Amino acid sequence: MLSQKIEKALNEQIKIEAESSQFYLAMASWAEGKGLEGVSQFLYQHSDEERMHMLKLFKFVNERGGQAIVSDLKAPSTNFEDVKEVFSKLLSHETMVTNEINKLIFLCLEEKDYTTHNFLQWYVSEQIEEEALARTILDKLNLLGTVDGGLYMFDKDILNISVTNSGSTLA
Ligand code: OFO
Repeated sequence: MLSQKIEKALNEQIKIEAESSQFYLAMASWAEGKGLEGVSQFLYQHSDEERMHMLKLFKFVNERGGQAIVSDLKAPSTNFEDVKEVFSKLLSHETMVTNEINKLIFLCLEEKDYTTHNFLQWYVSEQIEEEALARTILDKLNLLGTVDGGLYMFDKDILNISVTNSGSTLA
């Protein structure tokens, strides 16, 4: 059974994951409008992943005797200067999510809720990967600089960029 404190905190995290999904969906739409097919596909997929993160928490709350809440969501920004701005915002958003997960972990220890603490470890690993991926993408964008056709190549390659916890690979 979840304590009220933990239930409330998990519901706040559900909202954050749902907002992440909306944020990346808005980015995907922006990229699609600019003809950046690879970038938009990457962001659509990322948006779906965030929805999965939200649902995973949602089900956990209900399974543990709490009630998962569907809240109002903040409307995300829909305008971006360029692809670099998209991924800088994505990285700072993920850093914020990591901080929130860390706060949740701390709360679980305070409340001696070791079940939720254990459940949240999946999110801890996921955040390491997501931050690493966003940093790798930004590094690649910085490397491209103003190279002619660089953005075209980047758009073609982005779906092949992946990271493991120990580094990045381009398949
Ligand atoms: Fe990318 O944030 Fe979910 O966990």
